[in-house]
Amino acid sequence: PERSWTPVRVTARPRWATLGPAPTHDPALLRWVAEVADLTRPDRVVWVDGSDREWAELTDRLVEAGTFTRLTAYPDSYRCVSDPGDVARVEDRTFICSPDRRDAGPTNNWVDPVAMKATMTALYDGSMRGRTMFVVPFCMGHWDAQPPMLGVEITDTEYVVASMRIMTRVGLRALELIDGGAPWVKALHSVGAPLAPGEADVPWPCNEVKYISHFPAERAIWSYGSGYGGNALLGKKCYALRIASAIARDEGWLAEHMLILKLTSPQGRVHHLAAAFPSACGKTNLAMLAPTVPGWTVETLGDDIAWMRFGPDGRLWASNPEYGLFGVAPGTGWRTNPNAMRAIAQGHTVFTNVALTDDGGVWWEGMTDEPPAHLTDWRDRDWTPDGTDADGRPLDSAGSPAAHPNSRFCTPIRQVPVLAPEYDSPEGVPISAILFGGRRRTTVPLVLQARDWTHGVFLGATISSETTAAATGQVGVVRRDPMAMLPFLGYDAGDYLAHWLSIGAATAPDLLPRVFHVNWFRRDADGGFLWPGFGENARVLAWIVGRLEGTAGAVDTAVGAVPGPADLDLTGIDLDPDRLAAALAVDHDEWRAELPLLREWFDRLGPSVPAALQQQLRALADRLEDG
Ligand code: GTP
Ligand code: SPV
Ligand code: MN
Repeated sequence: PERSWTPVRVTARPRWATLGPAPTHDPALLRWVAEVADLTRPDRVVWVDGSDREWAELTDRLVEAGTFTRLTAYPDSYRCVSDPGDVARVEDRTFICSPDRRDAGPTNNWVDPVAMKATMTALYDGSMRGRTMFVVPFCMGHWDAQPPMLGVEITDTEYVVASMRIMTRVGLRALELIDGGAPWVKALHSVGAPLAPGEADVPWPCNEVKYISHFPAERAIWSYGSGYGGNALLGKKCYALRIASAIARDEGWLAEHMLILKLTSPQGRVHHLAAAFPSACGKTNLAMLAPTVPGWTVETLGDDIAWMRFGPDGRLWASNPEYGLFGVAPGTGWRTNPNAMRAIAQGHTVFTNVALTDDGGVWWEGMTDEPPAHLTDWRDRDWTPDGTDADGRPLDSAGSPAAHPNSRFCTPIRQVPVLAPEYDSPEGVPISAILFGGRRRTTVPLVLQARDWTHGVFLGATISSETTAAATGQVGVVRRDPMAMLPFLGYDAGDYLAHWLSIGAATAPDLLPRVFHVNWFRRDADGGFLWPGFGENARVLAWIVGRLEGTAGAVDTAVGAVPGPADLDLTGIDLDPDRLAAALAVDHDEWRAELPLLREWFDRLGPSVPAALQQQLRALADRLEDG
């Protein structure tokens, strides 16, 4: 059987042999666990089984360790603050270690896999000393999917185990499938904080040195130094996007950073939509939107990741490989996202880097219009709305938000009150429309429709968005983010775009989803949002369905078909017509200013950009010249 790496340390009697029977017979898995234990030297190895008793033990331990605070406002819920240096994905420390540098493409950091393994093997050497090594067998997607998409994460923090139990299907059933010969992904994680004998632990162990490495050729992940979100819960971005995108390229399907929703019209007709927006640009909100337009219903299928495969009917069917939500907390409130609030209210939730209220609840900016009079902020400091203490002296927290901008709630998806029943179907749902979107203050209209699949791929390939707090680095800088996958591509970006075109060529054009582009974030001169967003986005969804069914009108512009104000259902909303017109406007001067940026972007991607997309860019330039 294949081995993922060569252990640097060979002992006559592996330590794991003393640790009792393992709940698997799979020789490759047993050897991998033994090799990792041999290298990382944990005090003990625990096989995670997914039981209720295990959850109680894990959360008790996390409370004892001071990592979790048990909340009184919600049942079985916990608040956790991370190390202030470990609050988001680290894109500059994320690597695609393909054997050939070319396959990582110009958008990914690349290190030769042999060199990366040598570097990281040295880091893992003894990195779990004083800790427990957990073996977490999990499944991304349905247990009955063909094939089941299995993984095993080895980690040395209870926080990751608890979060993986919410975000993925964890349990011994994965080991039964592995024992039956199903393939699985090796996902190795250590926070890189060994404890000397007798040394006290910190609530959030991590290391300043961080590596989030992917070996797409052998479907393996090595993560070191961070305990946070996408860096550490390896089923999510590392497996379900970076590794899965490489698998999907090889097998002819799509692994995408997309929400999936089920939309029912007042006439009872059902359409399923998938939407790709960059991190912290509105997927969770759209996925469980409470429509303001009478008669429309939205049900949730997924809020972050979609796997799309062709069904026997020649359509693309999407399923959500995740089992929970890892949602952005700030901005989530009863007014903006009541369904997320209802999900959280059921408990069984881990909140990370939110503020703590004096009565054992949580708070973040945007949860309520007015903050409570006193909070413990995400750095565990006193926080008040005016930044002063009872004696009027300034607090250390003065001027900073109470919750980190990338603070998150981690909640079982089953608690979403509008979860669609089809969530439980292994084949997923047929997709009628794909939405691309980003966060742009200018230029990009509220919604537009692509002319055809190739134009839609061009729109996706050139998504632009202002950066957010979901990754470390500057916030608010416009960057291109193809299909919202820039940080999540497991291979060359141009090859990825070619793969999208080949998906379009693999079925009859009529069976393909129609492609749209949306921007909820266009601003006026004073910085205010032109479009009210959130539940009102249902009006845009209704227009999209109108386009699918051939009932909604549009104006043909140089960038695509855009609704005129009269094409949108605006019943029950009091919207300034000038602001609506500004939200929908296609300004040729603004778009001409984009052209050099688009050319620069394709130049940066290099020669693998498909000619058909270069042709789309030339055609756009021509249309703008004419206009
Ligand atoms: P990731 O989990 O990082 O992938 O993010 P996401 O795409 O799921 O984004 P999410 O729905 O969590 O929204 C991110 C931020 O954008 C939150 O602060 C939301 O309140 C805000 N937001 C979402 N939808 C809208 C909208 O329609 N209009 C405005 N103005 N803000 C929105
Ligand atoms: C994102 O950044 O797109 C997220 C959060 O969904 S994380 O899991 O940290 O990647
Ligand atoms: Mn995301």
